[in-house]
Order: sequence, then structure tokens, then C-alpha cells
Amino acid sequence: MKLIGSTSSAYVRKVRIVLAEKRLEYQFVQENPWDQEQTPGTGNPLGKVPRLVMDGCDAMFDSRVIVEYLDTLSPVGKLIPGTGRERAEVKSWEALADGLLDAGALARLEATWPGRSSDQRCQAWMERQLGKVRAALAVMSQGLGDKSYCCGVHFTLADVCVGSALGWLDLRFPEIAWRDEHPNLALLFAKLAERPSFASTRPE
Ligand SMILES: N[C@@H](CCC(=O)N[C@@H](CS)C(=O)NCC(=O)O)C(=O)O
Repeated sequence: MKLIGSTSSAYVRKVRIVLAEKRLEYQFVQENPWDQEQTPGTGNPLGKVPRLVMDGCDAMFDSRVIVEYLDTLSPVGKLIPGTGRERAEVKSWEALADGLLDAGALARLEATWPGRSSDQRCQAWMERQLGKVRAALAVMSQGLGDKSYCCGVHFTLADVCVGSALGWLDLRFPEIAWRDEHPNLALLFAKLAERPSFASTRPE
């Protein structure tokens, strides 16, 4: 099994953490999807990472599909409940954390994408996207409350997704002081950072 992606992407990190938690062997092939030298979209018409490549199969994307598949490969460290409200709860946390990343990425691209000149960059658009990031943080904090993990007492995919998203914010938007506004998220993040799966995949 090969995972294709970059070390800075939180979507890729989500998959790497799941692979580590499930103790699954894989080869990590680094690819920067923004690199002009890469053939865009190889194995993914959308030109995005992560992609999971297995012998004799088309590449699998996106991160939500990949982690769901990986969780079925082994009973070790089950991360997604099989059915019902508990499953929907975990998947909702994933949608929230991924949505935070989607909005954060749009804000960052608006500010930095080299294909746009400075007068083409739109401050109102960046603020709109960063408003979504702040709203998502507030909902995460409210949902976590004083629980040990996002969905209660057990570590699940919800914690993987939230931890990856917060780590990415530290990397790309260090000026967002989410720890000050949401100390419960800071506590969760510090606890997650001690897990080998998180420690070995810190974004660069
Ligand atoms: N929904 C996708 C999002 C993946 C994504 O946006 N990846 C970024 C890297 S952080 C990417 O490859 N962007 C390149 C592009 O948009 O052209 C997933 O969960 O896999």
C-alpha cells in the first residue's frame, strides 16, 4: 500500500495517523500537489492529495474515503463506529474539521496563490473564510465541553480529524490564538500530541 501526499497537508496527516493507529504497513511517497513539475491529477482527476494506491487498483481518494476503508482492514483500534447515531456523530466531527480546513485553505490560497497578483486578492473573501474557521473552532469547543475526547471517553476518528486540523492552523495561521479562546481544545490537542501517531506526523 502506498500513500501519496505531502507532510504539510492535514488531510494527508489524518490518513497517516489512522494508518499508525491501526498499525498498518505502508510506503509514504511525498508529492506536493502545487509543484508545477508534478503531473497534475495522476490517479485523481481533482489533482489533490492524499491518494492511496494498492496493487491492481485505481488510486483511492479522498481522505474520508481512505480512512473509512482503512478502518475496515483491521479490528485493531477501531476508529469509526459501524452504525447509528455514534457513527453519524464521528462523521459529523470529521465534516466539521475538514470544513475548517477547506475554509482555511481557501483563505490561504487567496492570500498566497502565485497565480494571482496582489490587486486580484480579495480581503472580504479571506475574512469570509476565516469567519468559518472561527465558527468551526467555537462549535468544536462547545461540542467537546469537558469530555476526554470529542465523542466521550473513547479516542475516535473525530479526535484524529480535530487534532490534524488544529495542527494545521498552528502551521499556517499561527496568529489565530485558538488556545486562548478555547482552552478545552488546547487540553485535547496537548493530550493527542503525546500519542506516537501524532508525534511522528507533525506537519512541516
Ligand atoms: N476533500 C479532500 C481535500 C484534499 C485537499 O484539498 N488536498 C490539498 C492538499 S492540502 C490539495 O491537494 N490541493 C491541491 C489542489 O487543490 O489543487 C480530502 O479530504 O482528501
